[in-house]
Amino acid sequence: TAYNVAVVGATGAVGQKIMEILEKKDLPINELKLLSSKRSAGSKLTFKNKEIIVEEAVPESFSGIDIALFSAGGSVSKKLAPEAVKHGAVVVDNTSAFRMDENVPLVVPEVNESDIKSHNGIIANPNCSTIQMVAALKPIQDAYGLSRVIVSTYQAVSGAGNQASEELEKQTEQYLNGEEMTAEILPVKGDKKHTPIAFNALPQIDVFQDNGYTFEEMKMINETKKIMHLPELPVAATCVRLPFFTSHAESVYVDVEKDGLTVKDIWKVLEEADGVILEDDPATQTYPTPLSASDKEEVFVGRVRKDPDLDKGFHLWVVSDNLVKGAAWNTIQIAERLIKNNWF
Ligand code: 11C
Repeated sequence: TAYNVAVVGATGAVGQKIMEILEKKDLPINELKLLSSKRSAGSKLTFKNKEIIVEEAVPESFSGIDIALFSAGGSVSKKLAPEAVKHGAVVVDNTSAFRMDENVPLVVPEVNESDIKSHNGIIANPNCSTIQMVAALKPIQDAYGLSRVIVSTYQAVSGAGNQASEELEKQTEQYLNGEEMTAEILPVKGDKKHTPIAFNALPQIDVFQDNGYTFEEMKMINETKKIMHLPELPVAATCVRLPFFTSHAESVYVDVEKDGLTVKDIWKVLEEADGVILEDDPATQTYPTPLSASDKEEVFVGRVRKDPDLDKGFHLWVVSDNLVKGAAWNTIQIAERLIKNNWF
């Protein structure tokens, strides 16, 4: 069997990555339909040497579609994902629109593949910084139990879309030319105030919530508990944007439940984990970086250390491509598992 697949948001940063990965994978696609907002409709994209014209996404676009991959922002998903389901498609949604909805599974295949089964037409793809963290936490939880997680992130500008990447380029030129930097997008498009990202670090990703955390921080907190089926796990996050283009890095502190573990015990379970690559050797200065992890599908872990004072505390450095595993690849993996297990 081959499937009719629609990509909604085909011209965006994640949509383009989805197309790039679909080219390389052997998902059984019969017809690929590319959809976008009215603004980008009419543009032409190539898939497997064939030109496809991007069409405006409307409810009728989903007639005959089996799988719809949504990545055009939360408001588009809220409006059109239910329409796609009505037309018989299964939606894999890459926005935050439905992630915390209890009728919608939130899936990282290496962590909770079987949750896909319980879908009612929509399966949510988690936030990029959450995906890479839970991929590293899952093997530790399974082997030793987790009792606390504290994360600080170092996130790439591409997480905020193509316009944010363009803004970093422009500001870098302005700074090097001795001009004043102009900021219109970051930290958050549409927020009251904008601050340059070039040569800077911004401790705000997404908008502030009433509790003083940002929405990105709350996504990491709430999504981690849901994906790992650990509603009581204490998780705290500080999310920071840095001036590089691709891959998020995270300093993750965990408290494990088991006593007396060593770094080697943590290495062992990470080495065996699905989708995780351990790159950790202080003697040879081996550790992952945003540049080394870019364009790769896996989650890379290094700098595993036991806390100097706490027997159950460990520190990890977790890096992954935010547009690949953090978005497009995880979305495609969900579609692959849906097909493989026939969980339509
Ligand atoms: C960022 N993590 O780096 C965000 C982007 O909820 O899918 C992902 C937004 C989302 O800005």
